Amino acid sequence: MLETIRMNSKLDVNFTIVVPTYHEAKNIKPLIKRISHVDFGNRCFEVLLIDDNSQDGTIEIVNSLTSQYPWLRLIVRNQERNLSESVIEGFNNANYPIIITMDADLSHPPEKIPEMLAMLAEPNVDIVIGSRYVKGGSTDKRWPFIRKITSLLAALVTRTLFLTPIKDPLSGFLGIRKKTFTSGDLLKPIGWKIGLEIMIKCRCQHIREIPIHFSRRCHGASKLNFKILFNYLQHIVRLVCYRVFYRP
Ligand SMILES: Nc1nc2c(ncn2[C@@H]2O[C@H](COP(=O)(O)OP(=O)(O)OP(=O)(O)O)[C@@H](O)[C@H]2O)c(=O)[nH]1
Ligand SMILES: [Mg+2]
Repeated sequence: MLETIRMNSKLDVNFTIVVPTYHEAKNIKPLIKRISHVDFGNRCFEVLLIDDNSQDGTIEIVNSLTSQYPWLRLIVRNQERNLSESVIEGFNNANYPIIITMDADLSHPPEKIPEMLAMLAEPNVDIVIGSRYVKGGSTDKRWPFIRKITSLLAALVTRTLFLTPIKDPLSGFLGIRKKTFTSGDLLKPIGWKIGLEIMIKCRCQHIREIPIHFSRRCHGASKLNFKILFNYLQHIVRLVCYRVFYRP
C-alpha cells in the first residue's frame, strides 16, 4: 500500500515539455541540448515537438537526435499552420501528468522548469507562468523597442479587462497539470495567446508567476505579424464575452 502511494506520488511529478515549432531547424539542437543539461532529479520526462510541417529540415534534425535523446518525440501536423492548435495537440498527446509549454527559440530558459515543477507540486497551484514582468524577471536588452511596448501594452490591456494581478498574462512559458487542462471547457483560441485561453477556460484560480529572463531568439525569424496582433484583439473580445455571458 505504502509502496503504491510512493509510486503514485513519483508518477505525479513526471512531465511533458510541449514545444510548438515552425521553421526552427537551427534552434532544435541547442534547445534539446540545453534541456538535456537541466537536472530534473529522478523524474521521467519527454519533450514533445509539435511541428507544422516546417519543410526546413526540422523533421530530419529531430529524427537524427532521437537515438541520443530517447525522451524526444515529434508530431508533424499537416493542417493549416496554427500555433495555439499545435500547443493543444501537444497537450492532448502528453504522456505525463504535468505539462510545461515553451517556445523553441531559446527565449524561455529551460533551467527554470524545476522551479515550475516544485510550485506545481503544491496542491493549490493551478498554473505557473514564467514571467518577464515580476520582480527579478527581465527581457533581453536587444529586444526591439516596439516589441517591448506592444508586449507591455497587451499585458496591461489583459490585466485591466480580466481584473487580474498577473503581471505577464501573455507569456508562452507555462506549467499546468494535465487534469486541469482536460477538465476545462473546450478551448477555441483564435490567435497565439493560448496561455490566456487556458487560464480562463480551465478556471485557473491559483496562478503563480516565477521570474525569468526572456532572451531574444537565437536563430531564425519571428512569426509574429499584424494579423496575429489583430487576432489577439479578437481573441480578447471573445474571452471577455465568455467570462461575462458563460462563466461570470
Ligand atoms: N506548430 C507551430 N508553431 C509555431 C507557429 N508559429 C510559431 N510557432 C512556434 O511558436 C513559438 C513562438 O513563436 P515566435 O516566432 O518565437 O514568436 P515570438 O516569440 O512572439 O517572436 P520572436 O521570439 O521575437 O521571434 C516558436 O517556438 C515558434 O516556432 C505555427 O504556426 N505552428
Ligand atoms: Mg519567440
